[in-house]
Amino acid sequence: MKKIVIGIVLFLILATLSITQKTASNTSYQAVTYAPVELSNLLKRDKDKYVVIDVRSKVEYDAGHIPGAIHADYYDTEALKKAAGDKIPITYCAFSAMRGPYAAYSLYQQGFKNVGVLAGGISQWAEDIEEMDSSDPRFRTVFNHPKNIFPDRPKTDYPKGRGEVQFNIVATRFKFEPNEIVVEHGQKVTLHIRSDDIVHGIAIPEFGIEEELPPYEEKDITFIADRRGTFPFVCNVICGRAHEHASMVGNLIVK
Ligand SMILES: [Cu+2]
Repeated sequence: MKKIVIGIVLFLILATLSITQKTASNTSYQAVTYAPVELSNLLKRDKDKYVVIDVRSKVEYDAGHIPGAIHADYYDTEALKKAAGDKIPITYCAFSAMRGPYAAYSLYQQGFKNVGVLAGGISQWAEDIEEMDSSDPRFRTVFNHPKNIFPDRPKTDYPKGRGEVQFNIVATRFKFEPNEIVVEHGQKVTLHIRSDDIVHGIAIPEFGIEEELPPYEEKDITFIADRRGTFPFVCNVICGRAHEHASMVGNLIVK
């Protein structure tokens, strides 16, 4: 009897541990976000420690950016690394809905353990710091952003006849489960993805994928894994506080 009790207790401890570990691996990345006023103060205090990276397109950057910000396209890993140098990078886009969080996560995976995102992007900065009115047409370029913000995808060769794979993904505040999808080069991939609480979204920019996920409605996304690499995906609907939303990320790995 004693042995059985010890066995049950051990089993419960191990089960709890494995659940804790699973949760930990899903939430290991926590985006740090700064409100515009916080960022402004941070830069006044500690200018040399941080670098602000504008990860929108060059056209948007040229139309107006945060003073001192360096430009790098959000999907251009090498440009991002170069812009960050040996400093702590803080990224932003128009609203920091997709491109800002994507670039920060991408830098994190490149070894930058401290990364930040400007909450609300340049829109919030313009309102809070520059005191621009978002309905003023003079500032249209600041508050509007282009429709297509995906990278160009030149046609690539991929092995044919690699078959098909399917995955079920559940999106909830503030994670995708699973948050890592591993497929083989050339496979046809279908993601059956559903939100189990509020409106989320999923964007896999390198594959031109962007889908809004209303609660409890399954969306099917099909594409060919026609290029190798690790491709981050993000929730592109601001679904919570800035740091929660910006932490809702995952990886598509094409082997
Ligand atoms: Cu979300």
